[in-house]
Amino acid sequence: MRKPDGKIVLLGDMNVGKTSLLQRYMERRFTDTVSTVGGAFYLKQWRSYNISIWDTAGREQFHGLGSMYCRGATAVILIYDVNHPQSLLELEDRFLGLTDTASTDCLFAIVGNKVDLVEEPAAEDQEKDGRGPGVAGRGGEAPKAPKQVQPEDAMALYRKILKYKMLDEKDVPAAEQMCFETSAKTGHNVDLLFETLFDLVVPVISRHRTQGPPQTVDITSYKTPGQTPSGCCA
Ligand SMILES: Nc1nc2c(ncn2[C@@H]2O[C@H](COP(=O)(O)OP(=O)(O)OP(=O)(O)O)[C@@H](O)[C@H]2O)c(=O)[nH]1
Ligand SMILES: [Mg+2]
Repeated sequence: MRKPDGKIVLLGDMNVGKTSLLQRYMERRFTDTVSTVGGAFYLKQWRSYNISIWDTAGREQFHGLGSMYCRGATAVILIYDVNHPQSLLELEDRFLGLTDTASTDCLFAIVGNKVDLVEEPAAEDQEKDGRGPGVAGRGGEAPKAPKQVQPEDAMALYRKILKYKMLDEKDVPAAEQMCFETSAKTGHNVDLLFETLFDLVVPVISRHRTQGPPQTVDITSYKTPGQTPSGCCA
């Protein structure tokens, strides 16, 4: 098997729907899931490229594995549950640090899942540009409640991530393009999410092919002239 050309990693708290989103996209179905142990991946061919998509475990006990899965990632999808504000906070507090091992030009998407559980907005607020939560969940049996996390909160996190990564907003896709609301249950926006990301990842992969992966300076191995291996005081 050829080594994948690019790698996309799904991160987020347990129960937000990482496995369900990936299953919905790859297997076109929504079935019962069990909480993920460790990680698992699918391979997706997009144009002439092979992209691996990694599903990770949100449970605290597997947290240590996250940075390993993110190593060299071309893109990371950070997932929260639109009905649980804490799951958005966890992305910043617990998961963002795991992406330090990703490629320095890694792309980020932020996804609010389970919009089918959200109460329908008033008619005049519905779907703008097909990106809103409007059609999700019609006919569903689960009780609905007003949305607890707004898209603006996710976009604010996206901008914080750019600051954390010291990236200029002009050099990366805009927050509006990279923040999604989805439902793995109904399929709402699931294809849009993955396929937008594949299209953005392809130029990154081809740049890595022609120029090599971005160079980073390892400051831990840097020695000033005259410094001995045993340190500056030797
Ligand atoms: N209503 C609704 N339920 C969902 C949706 N996505 C996932 N679920 C349900 O939420 C629960 C958790 O889904 P998973 O996909 O296993 O969550 P996960 O993020 O992979 O969780 P871990 O593997 O423990 O990290 C399951 O009962 C799913 O059926 C969605 O879009 N809408
Ligand atoms: Mg899972």
